[in-house]
Order: sequence, then structure tokens, then C-alpha cells
Amino acid sequence: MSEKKSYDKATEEGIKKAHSDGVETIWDRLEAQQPQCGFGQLGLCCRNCNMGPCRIDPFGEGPSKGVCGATAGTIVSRNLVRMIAAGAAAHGDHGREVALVFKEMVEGELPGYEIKDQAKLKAIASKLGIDIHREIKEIAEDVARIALLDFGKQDEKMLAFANAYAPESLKELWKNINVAPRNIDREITESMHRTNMGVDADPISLSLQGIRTALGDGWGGSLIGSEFSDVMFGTPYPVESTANLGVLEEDKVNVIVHGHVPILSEKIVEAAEDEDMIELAKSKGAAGIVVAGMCCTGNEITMRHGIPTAGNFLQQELAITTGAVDAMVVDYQCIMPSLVDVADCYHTKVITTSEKAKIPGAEHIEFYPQQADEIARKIIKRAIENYPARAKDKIKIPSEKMDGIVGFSVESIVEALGGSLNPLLDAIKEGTIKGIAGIVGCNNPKLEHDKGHIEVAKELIANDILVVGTGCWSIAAMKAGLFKVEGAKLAGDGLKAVCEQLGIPPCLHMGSCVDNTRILVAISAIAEALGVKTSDLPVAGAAPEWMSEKAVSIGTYFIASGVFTVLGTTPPILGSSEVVKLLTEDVEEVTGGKFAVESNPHKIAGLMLRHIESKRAQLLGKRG
Ligand code: BF8
Ligand code: SF4
Repeated sequence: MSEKKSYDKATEEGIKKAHSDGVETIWDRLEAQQPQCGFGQLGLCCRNCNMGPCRIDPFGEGPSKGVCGATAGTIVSRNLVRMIAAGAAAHGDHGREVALVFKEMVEGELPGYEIKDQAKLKAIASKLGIDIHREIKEIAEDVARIALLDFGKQDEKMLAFANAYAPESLKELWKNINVAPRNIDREITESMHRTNMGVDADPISLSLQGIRTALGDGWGGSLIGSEFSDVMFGTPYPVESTANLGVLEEDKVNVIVHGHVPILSEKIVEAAEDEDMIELAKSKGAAGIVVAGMCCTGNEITMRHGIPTAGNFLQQELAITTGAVDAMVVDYQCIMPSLVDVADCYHTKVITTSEKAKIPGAEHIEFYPQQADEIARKIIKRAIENYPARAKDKIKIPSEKMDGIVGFSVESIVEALGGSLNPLLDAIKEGTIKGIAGIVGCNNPKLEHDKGHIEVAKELIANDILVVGTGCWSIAAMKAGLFKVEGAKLAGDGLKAVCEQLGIPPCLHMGSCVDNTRILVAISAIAEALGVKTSDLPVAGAAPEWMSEKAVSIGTYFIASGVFTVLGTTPPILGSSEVVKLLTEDVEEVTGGKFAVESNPHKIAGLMLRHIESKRAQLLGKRG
């Protein structure tokens, strides 16, 4: 556990406020959990059947096998595959929801939604081999059908989306080692089947299924989520935004949207702009309405509309402790059940909206896309009505907030480069930009909040590495000023010159966690343009503060797509040297990517830099 809780002043202030108000936070609960279970940390406990729970003694003194005979390697790899399956399920279910809303919209059943980006729809259709010289509705129907089939088709062929988006070299590799994902849901189901008592016991075969499941996420579930969101809500283009708890305003109704899916948050943003809602807020004594995002649904609405972001994962409780949040509206994923306990000490209404994610003590207003506008207005109204219930003496909003530019989709990056990737490729060849790093993922109270995210990014840009990223990293980067064009002053001379010429920041916000697929798409396009494999590129990834099972799936699809990826917190695999060796060494010979585990930000950056330098040298050598 880290001594200092956060790198971010607003968060430190929030923690102090929580303590003085007698509110328990995530850091208190982490402390109460110490020491955490050693077997669990090593991945050595199994409760997959009721002959157990079983645990393996890592010191070789106690049992070396579970009741059924499962070894450390079997148990660790089974647990890992289940983590991947859960993460892929979260992303896949999100992607499915977006695709289903899209389908119903196309069928004319959802008046609240529309196709905002026809060009993007046609681009997706072209990739899928669909005839685009037809009515938009016909194209949309075909795209929706193919996407939904990727969740349910029963043949052995690769997902249509993976097949359409992944470079040939990767597809060939996946076929050769039999990890090409066939059906997003099937891979998750098969992972659960194989890890069930008495099925797959081989760490290698289990890990390969983990890879196949993760690929079904990155090149399937998440990709579908991102692409359909772009079609319905618009492909992101650079827009100015603001981040940190200081975006909340004392004299306005503050509504935080927290979670992941843009289906609801987009509508909340719209409803809050309605004249009659603003009038209603004024009638209650408020000067207006602020909608602010949190976590990835925050990323979704900031990148498309510049809506401010109140904070990342570890700031969710603290937002409520400002005493100024009138409603915290959540959909699903990364929402701490503790929010209702925190809200109990203030006036805040925690409103759950998804049938899939209810929290005891929260108010549930179920969201149906059929009545999207009506329900969004109802929620905003609820927040407005709650405004007069504030306890004035409990309100204290940290002043910190930072502006920056967000919303760099692949399309907008190409546009910023003047229509093709060539200027970027030239800069990489010349060495003005030495390589590209993706930094992604969560916060974790085991580490100093935001520190890894910011320090790794700063060190990389200082070494002329262009940094792109998503998720809670991007909120940390924004708060630290790394999304400002002036942030380029922290970059090395080469990167600085490129940023100044293009008017872009040195770190580019590519969206939410499902939008990691934008990074996959970008590196695939670069590899194809250079005529090399993704694993030949001067590219590296890191998740310095990850905590979610989704991050395990993300990391796994990156290494299976040829990217060297550093994990900042240790995954529960150290109980099996066989599994550790497989994922941090042997896999590289097969996919070209592998994991490293390192928590020190300076060392994380060092590992990434070394990898990028060596790939650069090889690439330039190869290309003569
Ligand atoms: O999907 S980075 S804490 S909010 S899991 Fe969650 Fe992690 Fe944040 Fe986004 Ni992603
Ligand atoms: Fe124990 Fe085997 Fe059952 Fe796991 S599957 S709980 S190791 S008996």
C-alpha cells in the first residue's frame, strides 16, 4: 500500500473532507482488509467445486494439489481464464447493448436515437464487405445483423469484425495457433466450461483459450461497442473539455453520470440542456445544471461533446463528499456499492438505471431505450428536486480543474495529419517521434492514485514517444495538463515540434476502455502502411494502475496482437512459475507480444522505452 494516497490535490482534499465528515472511503476499507489473502494474491486458491475450497502451499510444505489433483499451474491458469472471461463478458455485454439499440433504431422503434455519422457507418460496412451503394437503412440493417451474429453464430469461422479489422499477419497467426475468436459469447462460455471442475487442466491450453476469449473482446465486443457508438453519437473529433472535482459548481444542480455506456449518458446530456429543465432548476434557486462524467461514461461524453469529467475511478466517493452532487446516475461497471453509504451522509441521490446493476439503498429508475428522452428527463428532474435538500454547511468543492483537448479517434488523428498517416510514419522513420505508447486502465488504491499514470506518460513524452490512451488514465492525464497543447513543453524536442506544428497535445485521448480498440485499429493501420507486423512496430503499452478484470482481458488481447504490455499491479498468477513464464516470456515467440510486471513508474517507462528503442532499431534496419 502506498503511504501517500494521491498524486492529485483535489483527491487529497477530498479524502480529508471525507474523514472530517466521518465518511469511510475505499482507502479505509483497503486498510481494514490487511493483510490480504496470500493464496488469493498468488492465484493459488480454487473454489470451482464443492470438494474445495482448495489451496496450494506456495512454500512446498503443505498440499501441492487440490482435492481433485489440480496443480498450481492448473489452478492459477483457470483463475486467470475466469478473470479474462469476466472482463470480456463486461465489454461484450456493453457492445451487445449498443448494437441492439442500433438495430432497434434502424427498425424505427427508438425515436430517441439516430444515425449521426453516416460516413462511419459506410466505413464499417465497407470493411465488412457490405455493398454501400444502397439506402442507408439497408446498409445499417446488414451491419447490425453481422455484428449481432458475432455474438451468436455457430460456425468455426473467425468473428466477422475481427476478420474485417485485423491485419492479415495477425489473423494468420491466430489461425495457426487456433485462437481466432469464433463468437464473442461462445469464447466466454467455453472459458467457463473449460475451467469447470474436471475439464481443462493444461495451463497452456487454458491460457490459449484465455487469449481467444480476450481477442473476442478486443476485436469483437469492445470493437462493436466503439464503432456503433460512433455511428449513433458521432465519431469523436478534438474538443475542449475540463476535468477534476472542480468542474462541479456550487450554485448549480450537479448531476454526475458514472459507468460506461453512452446510451443513457448521451440522453442525460441532452435532457439537461432542455430549456424547461433549466427553468425548473432556476425555480429551485439554482443557476443552471451541470452534467459531469465519471470513469468511462465520462470519457464517452467528454470526447463527443466536451462535457466535463469530475474524476476517475478513485474519485467517485469523493465527488459525493463535496456535498454538491444532487444525483449520481450510474449504469454499470466500476461503480462502487459504497456510493450509497457515502450518499447517506449527504443529500445525494444515487440512481441506478440498469436492470443488470442494482445497489441496495439506491433509487432505481430503470432505463428503457424506447423511452429514452422521457426517462432522462425524469432523472434530471429528480436531481433538480433534490437541489434544495443540500446541507449548505457540508458543501466544499475542491477548486482544482484542468482543461485540455479530448477526442482523438483514429479518423480525427488522420485528419489532423492532413488526410493520411504518412506524416506520422515519416516522423517515426526520421526519429522526431521515436515510437508510440498506449497507457490505459484504472486506478487502484494499492498504489498512489494517478502517480503511475502521469509519471509514466511524462517520462515517455520527454523521450519523444507519442502517448495515446484511454480509460481512467486519460482522466489522470487530463487533470495533470497533459492534454493541453502547451503540455508539449514537457516533451522532447522532436515530439514538441510535431505537436506545435499540428496543434496537438503530446498525449492523445482516445476514449473509454472499449475504445482501446481504436488503438488496435491505429497500430494495425500503421503496421499495414509500413508492410510489417504489429509486433515489429516501436510500440508498447502499459496499465500502470489497473484493477478490473476488464483490464486483464484488455492486456491479454494486446499481447495477443503483438504489443509488449507492462502491468503496474501484479496479476494473481505468481503462484505458478509455469504460467508466469508463459505470459512474460514464451508467448513472445508466438505472438510477438508479452507481459511485464512492474509498479515503479520510472521503471515502467524504462521497460517501454527499451522495447520501443529495440523495435525501432530492428525496423529501421529491416527497412534499410
Ligand atoms: O472501463 S479504466 S476503473 S472506468 S475498468 Fe473502470 Fe478501469 Fe476506469 Fe472504464 Ni476501464
Ligand atoms: Fe479443489 Fe479441484 Fe474442486 Fe478446485 S476443482 S475446489 S482444486 S477439488
